[in-house]
Amino acid sequence: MRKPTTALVSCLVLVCLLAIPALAGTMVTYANFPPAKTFPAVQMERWKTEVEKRTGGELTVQTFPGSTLLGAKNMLRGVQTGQADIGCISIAYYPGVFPLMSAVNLPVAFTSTEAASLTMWDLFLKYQPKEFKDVKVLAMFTSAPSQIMSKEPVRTLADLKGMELRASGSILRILNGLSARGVGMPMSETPEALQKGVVKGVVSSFDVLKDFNFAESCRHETIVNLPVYPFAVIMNKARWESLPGEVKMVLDDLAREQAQWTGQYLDNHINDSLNWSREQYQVEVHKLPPEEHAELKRLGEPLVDDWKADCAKAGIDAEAVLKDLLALQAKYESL
Ligand code: 3IO
Repeated sequence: MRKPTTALVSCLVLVCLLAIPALAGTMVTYANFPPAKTFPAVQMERWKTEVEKRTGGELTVQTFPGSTLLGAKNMLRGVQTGQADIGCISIAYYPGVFPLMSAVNLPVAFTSTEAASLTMWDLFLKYQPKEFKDVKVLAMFTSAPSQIMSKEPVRTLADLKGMELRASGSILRILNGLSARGVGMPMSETPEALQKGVVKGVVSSFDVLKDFNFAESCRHETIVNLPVYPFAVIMNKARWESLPGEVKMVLDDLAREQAQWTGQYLDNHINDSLNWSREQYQVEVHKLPPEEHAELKRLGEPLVDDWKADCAKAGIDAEAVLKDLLALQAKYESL
């Protein structure tokens, strides 16, 4: 009598223990390279909150900002090999890897982050580029148009002569076409480079003045409206395949909205950051003489040709992509 009862109880206990993780749903890790205060990490927390709410807790997300799980340069590989389930990549840090979506980093003079982010997402949906075939794309968004933030004033392009400025991707190449010295590095390495004097300024969007406190060392800001930096949130393919259908649907449904939310957040935050920098550090904002904007535009043209050549090598119809990009930009910027 005793023995079967003990066996039965043990069985029940085992079944209950096995059922607990199933009831608690699935947990995924999400790695990000910049610190919690910055906009890529803010959008990550918003995504986590929405996902946990909309799946009723069936999917929980453990976030790792500030390169605590993966850094800027090992993010792509780390997600592909499953060191993190989800990761946020800045496309400009991977030259040649994402030829189609690098279109969003071209000098087409986006004026709003919301428009740039929605353009990026629609372009991705239309082309489903094979450069992302090894991962699942959960979201895409961009930074705001890039500006010069420097220790010394840049009032005209001539002031850039010999100035070491941190950038990545197409902006790095534009800087080198000017007399500046572009220094390529991820944003997460920039605070130290600025502090050590390795660079004398940064070319990125104005959110970083406040979120990295760059306004303290970079008291001069010059409006140049250089390209936006495109970002992608990617998930390990096998991990994605293992998710329940309802969870997959929630994540897919959230993607476009996440692009828009992030764009609107950053467009507002740019103003907030610039106002804060004026009050906190009395930063000065400079405008280039009008003819120099034309000069900047001219300097961007060879980049478009280089990009077309990269596309041709990858079997991408660059003319069609660019036409769609410009049409989407026009559509979203007129809303
Ligand atoms: C960026 C990257 C990380 C954190 C905040 C940021 N604001 C604008 C950017 C874009 C950029 O410069 C980059 O390198 O991706």
